[in-house]
Formats: sequence, C-alpha cells, structure tokens
Amino acid sequence: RLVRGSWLRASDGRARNDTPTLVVGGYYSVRATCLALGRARATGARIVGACVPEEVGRAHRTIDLGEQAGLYVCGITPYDATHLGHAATYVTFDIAQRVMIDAGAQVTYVQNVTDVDDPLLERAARDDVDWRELATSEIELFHGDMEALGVIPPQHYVGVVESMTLHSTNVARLLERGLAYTVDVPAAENAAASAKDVYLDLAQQPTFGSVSHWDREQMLAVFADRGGDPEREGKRDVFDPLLWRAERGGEPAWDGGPGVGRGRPGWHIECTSIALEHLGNGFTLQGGGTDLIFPHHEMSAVQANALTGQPPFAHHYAHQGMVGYDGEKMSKSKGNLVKVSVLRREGVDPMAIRLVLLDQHYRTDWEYTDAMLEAAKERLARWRSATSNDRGDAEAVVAEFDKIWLPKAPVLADLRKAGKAITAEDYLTERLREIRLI
Ligand code: 5CA
Ligand code: ZN
Repeated sequence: RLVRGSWLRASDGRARNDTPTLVVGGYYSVRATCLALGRARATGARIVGACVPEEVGRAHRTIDLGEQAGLYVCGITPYDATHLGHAATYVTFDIAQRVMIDAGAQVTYVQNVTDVDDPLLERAARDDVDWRELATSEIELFHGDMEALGVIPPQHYVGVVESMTLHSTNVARLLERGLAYTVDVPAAENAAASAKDVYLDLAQQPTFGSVSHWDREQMLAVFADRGGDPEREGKRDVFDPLLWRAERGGEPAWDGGPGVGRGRPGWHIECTSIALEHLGNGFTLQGGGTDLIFPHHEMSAVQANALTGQPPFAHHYAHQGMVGYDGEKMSKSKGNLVKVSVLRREGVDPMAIRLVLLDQHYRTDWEYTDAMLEAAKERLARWRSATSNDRGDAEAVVAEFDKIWLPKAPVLADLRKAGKAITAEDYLTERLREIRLI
C-alpha cells in the first residue's frame, strides 16, 4: 500500500504529503496486537477491526475501525530528543497505524511538535542558543531517527508556532462563552499592566476526569510536576488549566486578538486545537506515554468538550509505558538518556533498536539495559542469516519467532497442514519484512 505522509510542517516551506512511503504488509507488533491478529489470520478470518492498546485502566477491547480512522499522537518538545522512551512511543503508534491500515482503514495520522514551551525556552537560555534554532535542529534530528527506525510519517506534522491562530481563536471562543476566565499577572512577573492569563473554568465541565478516571488526590500528586500550577493565586480551582499565558518581558509572544491579547498558548490547548483542526471531534485514537494521561490528555479532552459540546474528543486512548534507565524514568530533566542518534552514530543498526522496542509490551514500564541491545543485535543477525542462506536453520528461527510474537498461532504448521507450499525461509522472510527488520 502507498501511504502518503512526511515529516514536513507547513512552515518548512515545502508542501506536505509529498513523500510517498511504501509500506509492505505490516501488522506485527507488540504481543497483544499480534496475538489477536495472529489468531484471526490463522483461522483465515477477514480482519475488520484491530485489537489495539487499552482504554486507560480498563481491559483490552476491540476497536471497530470505520473506513476513516483518525490517529493523534502527542509529539516531542524539541530538545534532548530522541531518547529511547520517545522512540518506544512512536514505534508503538507506528504499529497502531500499521494495524489500522492493514485492517483496511484510511488512517489520518496527526502529530504535533511543541515548538514553544517553558522547558524548551529554559534549555535554550541555559545553553545560550536561540530557542527557534534549538527547536529546528532537534526536530531534524528526530525526523532522521524516525526514518531510521522505519516509522511511517504522519499526514500532518504540525508545530504550535505555525498554528498559532488556531489556539488563540479557540481561547477567544471559550472566553466569549463564559467558559474561561482571566487572572491578573503578578506585578513581579514583568508583564504589561493590562496583561492577563486565561484559564478554563472546570466547574462548568462535567466531563472532567473521564479520560484518566483519577480522583483529585491522584491528580494532585502529579499536577505540579507535569506543568500544572496548583498554587497560582486567582484560579477558581487548583486544576483549572492554563489556556493562554500573557506576554512576560523577554518571552516570545504572539497577538492573540481582542480579549486574548499578546502571549502564547498553554500546553494542553495546543493538542486540542491541532487535533480538532486536522481530525475533527470524535476521532479514533489518541496516544502518547503514560506520563500524559493526566493532566495532558485529560485537559486536552475537556477543553475540546468545552469547545464542541460533544464528547468524546477521542474515542480511545492508549499509552506507552515509561522506559527507564539506571533505575529511573528516562527523562530530559534527569538527563539519564540513551539517544537513538547516539546509538546510530556508534554504528548500531536501527533495526536492532526497533527490535529492542518491539520486544517489550508497550503498556508495561521497562528498563533499558545495554544487554538488551546486544541480545537484539545477535537475534537480528541470526534471523537475517536464516533468510539468506540454505543451511536449513530457518525452521529453528521460525519456532523462536512464533514463540515470541505469535504464541498461540503456529502459522507455518497451519499453512503446511492446509497444503500451502511454503518454506520456512519464505515464511520468515515474509514475517521479517512485515515488521521491517529486513
Ligand atoms: N510535547 C509533549 C506532548 S504534546 C511531550 O510530552 N513531549 S516529550 O518530548 O516530553 O515526549 C514526547 C513523547 O514521548 C510523549 O508522548 C511522551 O509521553 C513520551 N515519553 C517521554 N518520556 C518517555 C519515556 N521515558 N518512556 C516512554 N515514553 C516517553
Ligand atoms: Zn500533546
């Protein structure tokens, strides 16, 4: 199938959707998905839906895909990318997209890039570089890593800066309808006298909590660490999310129009606006890491509900477990990073990296070790050699492969029983192509 998409933003100066990517088959995946599809395949069933990641905190369920499916995955904040945690997230949703395509859906995949945000500005200031240059170089690095990892690009790759009017327009609409309110900026913060921040009034939003299903205590435990400002004076509720941050001296700002004023959007409204614009309300699946369940996905959804009056924003959610290293979550703020670009520079085959990621269950937290990479390199070499020689070792590799990825579906044996002429080499070659390892 031909899938159109590219990693270009409108502001990159070239038209989007101009890079066709050839996808060969491609539904093998993290084990859960594979299990369902493997079973369906083995029985010769026509696959009309795909078992993809879970609802938050709930059991697996099958998503009925229509002909048109919308996928929105939260993109990077472009500094210190791409570490293996990011890569795990985007490879997982690459699988999700391939599953949907394979099930016959026309997938519109949208990803944002948070190209203006506090942590990005802080990093640029620390390193004494222009924040725009930092963002641009990190985005380029990310695209190179994604291409090397065989990730199909989204149809719409959208930056916050280039879509600024979407955000300010939505903030203005919420203010006009009395669903948002303004808060004075403290005098010490170097803003114009008339400057006001804008917050959403959660008391008017009955759907708040319907994405995470968390109680207020759970929410409070992480809110401040994940960009929230529970202590901010003048807010009506501690969790009311920031929609628009009025300009402070020295910070980048855009004209938000009447009622909104100069400033920049809050984090969550960015994903609300970009998804509504490019997918519409009620799209199929929103993804990201588990660190985004609350507040980010909760707030993005509640803001969309406030704008449209028609929940749900996304019908389904799936979250990649956190990848750790040296005993902690791999994160830019802690600096315990293993970067894809560094491994590539060291000469590691990106397909060995992809294999490390595919060998984990997407939903479970896991810790990366160097031994995993060594094992993946060795396994990859063995699998490749089994498809390219006639020493007859393909049978053993097929058995291993099926044990890992198709535990309930001894496909080769089934095919033989059904009288299909297929060799172990043929079979393995086909399987490895499908997960892009050869
Ligand atoms: N720009 C926002 C999303 S709108 C953001 O969270 N950016 S990020 O650069 O911090 O992360 C990019 C993606 O990688 C997010 O989906 C995030 O949930 C995921 N992620 C970050 N760290 C890890 C990790 N250690 N393991 C797995 N996924 C991670
Ligand atoms: Zn997001």
